[in-house]
Amino acid sequence: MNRIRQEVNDLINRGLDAHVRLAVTGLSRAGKTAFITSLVNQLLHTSTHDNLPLLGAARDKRIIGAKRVPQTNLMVPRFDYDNALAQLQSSPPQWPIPTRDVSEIRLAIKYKTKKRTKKLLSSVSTLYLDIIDYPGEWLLDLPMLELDFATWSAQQFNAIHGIRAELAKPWVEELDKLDLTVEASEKTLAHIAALYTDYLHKCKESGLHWVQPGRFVLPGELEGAPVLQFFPCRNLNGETKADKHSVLALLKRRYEEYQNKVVKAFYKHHFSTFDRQIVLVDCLSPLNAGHESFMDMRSALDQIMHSFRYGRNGLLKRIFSPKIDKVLFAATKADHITPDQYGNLVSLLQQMIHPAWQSAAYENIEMSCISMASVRATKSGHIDTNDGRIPAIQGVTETDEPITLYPGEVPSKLPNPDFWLNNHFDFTSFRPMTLSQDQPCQHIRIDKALDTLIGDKLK
Ligand SMILES: Nc1nc2c(ncn2[C@@H]2O[C@H](COP(=O)(O)OP(=O)(O)O)[C@@H](O)[C@H]2O)c(=O)[nH]1
Ligand SMILES: [Mg+2]
Repeated sequence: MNRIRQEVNDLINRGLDAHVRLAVTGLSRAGKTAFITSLVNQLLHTSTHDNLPLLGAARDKRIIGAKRVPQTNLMVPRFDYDNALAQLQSSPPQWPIPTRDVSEIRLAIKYKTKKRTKKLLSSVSTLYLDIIDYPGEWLLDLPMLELDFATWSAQQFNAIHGIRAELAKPWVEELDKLDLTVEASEKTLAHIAALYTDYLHKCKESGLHWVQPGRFVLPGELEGAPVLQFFPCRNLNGETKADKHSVLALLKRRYEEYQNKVVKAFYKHHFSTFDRQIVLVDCLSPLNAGHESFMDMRSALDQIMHSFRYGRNGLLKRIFSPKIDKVLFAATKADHITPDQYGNLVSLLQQMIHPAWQSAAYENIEMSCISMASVRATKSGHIDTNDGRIPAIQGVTETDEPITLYPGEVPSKLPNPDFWLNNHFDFTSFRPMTLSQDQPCQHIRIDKALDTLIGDKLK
């Protein structure tokens, strides 16, 4: 009964614009956990601290307070805010332990309304904010819905060059020993699928982000399930009809099962409920890693953009009715660069997503880009050198050494391969700054992100 009452209340709140589902995504290590932890932490402190000056409602002192309330979607694990915060507050401070699945947390934000229509009802309103964390890798799978098994297989083999060629060897060698026409052995398929998954993990470890199926590297609750036990095969185009017990037929069936029960299901049951989306992008790590890694990040972003293209007869419209009307792309970890480089970081991110953004298919979505740091790990200042004063950042490395450095320039345009020959970009991992119990954590422009994403809902 309570459950039904809660759902009815949710519906009414939605009608009054008092409920927003904000989805947070990004490829692994983009900074999702840090972002959600900081966001919740900031909102819980904003009634007592001036920590969010760029969020209109906070600047106008209209936020009365925020608190955590139980989420209504009982089928999704809770985002573990307490543990993540405890990590940041430990001594020495630690980054929160990564999570690898979808999770959710709900806040109730009480604020004084500005809108006359809302004031008629009451001068104080509550915005229920659901924050959902899910891996960006899952969005990489959308294009698979339009490919049959043979076409998808061919595409995967076409991508095997450069670093990938070396990494793919172990599974390709086993694959070449497999006869696709004989009766399938579960054990052999599981073995080759494990080698294929291993290959995808190694791609990620080498700084390559475009991996398909994305679920294979972040399986969540599907870990070990046979629907994740398939792999692409070579030269399928000329293949005639395979016997229904053959390896090939089984692989095809699993692929189709994956399309329907994993990819489509995610869009239907999760994605379709999101109102707003923030996509976190770590541009700095690939910039540090080199040309191949950088270009690969760009093509992964391109794939991710497909999920926000709701053309009238588009693939997504056929699966569900999309609701997302605002997408914010945020270049994370801006505390790794000096403030004079923030502008370049934003324009680099814009260039990375620009070609897709231009497309008219996005006309109903408002998109924007910012740079930010969810949890500051450095202070910025200057150092005096023989050539004069130069900007610098100061922090403590993960091996506990205090350092001051100028990390280098961020290119404002997509760099060509020469950039990596002539420039050195210094990306050092820092510990988060010491955080006391009663202070919100320090950030750069997380308030700007909030204002863009939910500012209109707090009026
Ligand atoms: N300096 C700095 N590092 C960050 C920030 N956010 C994330 N990181 C680093 O990136 C790592 C991955 O972040 P996490 O939030 O776990 O990424 P997720 O996989 O997207 O959830 C962290 O362990 C930190 O080392 C930030 O705002 N500043
Ligand atoms: Mg995480």
